[in-house]
Amino acid sequence: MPGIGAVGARCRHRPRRRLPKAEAGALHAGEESAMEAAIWIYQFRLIVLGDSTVGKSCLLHRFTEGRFPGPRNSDPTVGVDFFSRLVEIEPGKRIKLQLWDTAGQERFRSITRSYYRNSVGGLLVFDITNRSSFDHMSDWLDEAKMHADPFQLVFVLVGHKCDLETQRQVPREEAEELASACGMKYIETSAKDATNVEESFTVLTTDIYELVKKGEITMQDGWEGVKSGFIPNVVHSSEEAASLGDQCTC
Ligand SMILES: Nc1nc2c(ncn2[C@@H]2O[C@H](COP(=O)(O)OP(=O)(O)O)[C@@H](O)[C@H]2O)c(=O)[nH]1
Ligand SMILES: [Mg+2]
Repeated sequence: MPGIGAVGARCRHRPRRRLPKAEAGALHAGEESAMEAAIWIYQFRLIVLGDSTVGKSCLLHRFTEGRFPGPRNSDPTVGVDFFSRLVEIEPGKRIKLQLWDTAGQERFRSITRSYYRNSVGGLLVFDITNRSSFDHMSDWLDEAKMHADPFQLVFVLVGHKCDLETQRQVPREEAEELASACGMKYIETSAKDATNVEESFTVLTTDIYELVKKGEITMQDGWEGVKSGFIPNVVHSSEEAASLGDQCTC
């Protein structure tokens, strides 16, 4: 995507963590390194929703670590998985993504209200080879909207496992219609061959960033969805200041 680039697939990745729900809200506090805090303008907290086995965890691993996990890593142990990565949406403007994976809770639809409420948006993922996972997309969307209220969530609809074209059960056009009816973009991805994985997250990040810039999404105390980063002051050396002064035309 023009103007959008990831900042090193691995460099900002914090080690994957599996935490009990109670600890989840405290994850961000006090954990930023000074280096990390100085290089992003906003932090967006995003969630990944969809039926079990559609490939949510693999998508997150691919995006944050640049690899497709083997069977051991895709074991859906119940808990909360936390991922992190920076994306550069404009030259020099980086956004830190805090990415939350349901890690098995989706199996029992036991996702907590705060999981939705403290997010600004996410990916709604179905498996293009699994018709029922697509049929459940509206349920996931309704559930997310209900729990997030009064906050708005920004979603992108993701048809995953597009490397399995021969086993496709959901026509692209049908998915595009649903996305359009719900005011979302649609994108097809594969964590296996890395198709559109970057794009799915950067499209979502850009959509949210535009809404933040327009003031349609605002930061609020006690809400984790969007946080402001630290923008360092530019301190010029005396030589630089002098040369800047030379350029002044007034
Ligand atoms: N062919 C293919 N298989 C995938 C892809 N992504 C995930 N899988 C497989 O789908 C299964 C479920 O993946 P997982 O990420 O655990 O799904 P989750 O339950 O939604 O988190 C695993 O066997 C993965 O290897 C993909 O892009 N292509
Ligand atoms: Mg999973």
